[in-house]
Amino acid sequence: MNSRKHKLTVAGPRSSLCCGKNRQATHGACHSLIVDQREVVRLWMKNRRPTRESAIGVDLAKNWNSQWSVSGGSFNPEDSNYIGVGPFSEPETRSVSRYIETIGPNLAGLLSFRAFGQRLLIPFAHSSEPMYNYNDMITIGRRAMGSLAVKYNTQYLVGTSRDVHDGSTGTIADWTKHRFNPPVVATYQLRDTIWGYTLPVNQNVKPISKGVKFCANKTVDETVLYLAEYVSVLSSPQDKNQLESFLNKTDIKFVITIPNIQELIDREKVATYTRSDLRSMTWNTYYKMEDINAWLDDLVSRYPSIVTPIVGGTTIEGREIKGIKISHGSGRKAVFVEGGIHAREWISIATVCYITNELLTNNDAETRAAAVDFDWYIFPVTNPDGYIFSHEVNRMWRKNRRPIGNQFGVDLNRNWNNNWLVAGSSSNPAADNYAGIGPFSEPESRTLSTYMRGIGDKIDLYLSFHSFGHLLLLPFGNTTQPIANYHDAMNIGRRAMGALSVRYGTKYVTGNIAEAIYLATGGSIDWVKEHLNVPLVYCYELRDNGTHGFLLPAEQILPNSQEVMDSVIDLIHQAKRFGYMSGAPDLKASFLIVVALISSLIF
Ligand code: 0X9
Ligand code: ZN
Repeated sequence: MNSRKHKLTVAGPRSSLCCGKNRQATHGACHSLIVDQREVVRLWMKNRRPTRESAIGVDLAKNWNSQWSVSGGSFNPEDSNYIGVGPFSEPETRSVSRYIETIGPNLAGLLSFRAFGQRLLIPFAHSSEPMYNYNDMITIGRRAMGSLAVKYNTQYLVGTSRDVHDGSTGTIADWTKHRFNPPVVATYQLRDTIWGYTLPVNQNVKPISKGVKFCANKTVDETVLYLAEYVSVLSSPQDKNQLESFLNKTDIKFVITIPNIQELIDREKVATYTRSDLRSMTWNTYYKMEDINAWLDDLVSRYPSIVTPIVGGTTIEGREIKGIKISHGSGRKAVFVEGGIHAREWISIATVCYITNELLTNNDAETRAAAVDFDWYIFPVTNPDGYIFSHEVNRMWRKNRRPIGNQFGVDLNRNWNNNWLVAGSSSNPAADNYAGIGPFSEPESRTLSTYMRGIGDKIDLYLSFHSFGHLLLLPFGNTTQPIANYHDAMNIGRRAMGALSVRYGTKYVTGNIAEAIYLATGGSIDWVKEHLNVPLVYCYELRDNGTHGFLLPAEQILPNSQEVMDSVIDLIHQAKRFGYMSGAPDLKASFLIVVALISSLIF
């Protein structure tokens, strides 16, 4: 900054120099500060009404005649959130309100813009009582914030001011909603969450990495702002002290989210499915391999004309990778769903089962259309040996169960023949990300890939389910370069994550593997994208965000699965908007052949 500096002495709390809502809280900090004079003016909040001898201005955002003075404002003229002597005491609010009166009955909506905090506020600030179209506004707002996130991944919170901000009353938005009840009323609190009111003019933050389960030892590309929100570390009791003293010494803030993992494991709910009783499959508990297989068999018996059993391949211990195909007729394009490639990610399996159940039982129009318009190939557990081992022996098991000397297991999401062992993979059989002795060395990935090849050109959408981290990942894991149809896939994905957030406000970050989580190659989605040329390929990292990690409490199975189902339906909807998944070429082709035949007969 090259302007002259002034030593500014604030003689008592006289003016709104500070941007904090409570003058007292910031008063001390303002004393005898060297402040750029331009900034003093720059941070002005109020109008210019002279009030007391030493104070100027009323906060126009709090002066409207709607629940005036109820909350969030101050009666002290010296404060930056001073609300004035009465509602509409100020000419600005009074005259604008008069103007709005003239057009009010015709208003379809009102959008108010201010900074900052990245929130979309919906009326009313004073009450937790939802207004008449509160639920619609939450839905509209959260979906719209999915669209807002498309370009730069900017995340907004949506809710009433009381729920997501400071509950300040007397706003233009609340007044207009109260007075004329236009359907859509919203206040944007724009960027950002770091600079506050002095947002740089050229701020153009690239997608931000959540940095979920990686240690920040990678080179930071200067053009990308990487923010590792947290790193989740699992430590044995023996290492606890050493780890804690290291974190303290290096001034790294940490919280112990699960003090005793074993206790949580012991409390985890696993129920039994009663064969031939579809109602005994519920969404508030996890199930063992044999129960899931029995349930799949029962679906085949219950829906014989729609559901057929399929076998994706075999495991190292000789089990079948069982799945089902849901099909309402021939000639359809396909959606391929794969879960449980990592044994301990139980929520992945529960989610895939829930999606299956929805496709078969939900009569809502969009779900029906999704079920009927596509063939669904669904494999809830692609690593059955590992899943059984995680139930019976080691809850935190990830890999398959191949014996290698005195070690066990290959990471099946590092064993696919695409950039095998290039990044984020280990050649040490003891490691959790051991990639195996070669690409497709493992029967699970090899046989499943062969199965997929058989239907490869039919697949329009491929979904892989993992946990955890609230992420929607897209290929590839070896580069942050936006290759293939990255921009379309991001656009579709981020909008669908807006739909995911509607129900419970859960925020997912969308990005390619390398930019949103870490470099990792040899995974299923990269192979599917590169070798089968599937147009849209995604990998979900489901709930949660590190609090329980892989041990997601059973009470969260249903909410997690509902929000994910919402997003799957929206993925298809958005995909169609962007020209994907929009028809069955087989049907189109046969239609064209018929047309050609008819015309050859006529002419
Ligand atoms: O590391 C993984 O395989 C996945 N994360 S997890 O914590 N569930 O293990 C990320 C998968 C990203 N996809 C590919 N690397 N293809
Ligand atoms: Zn995983």
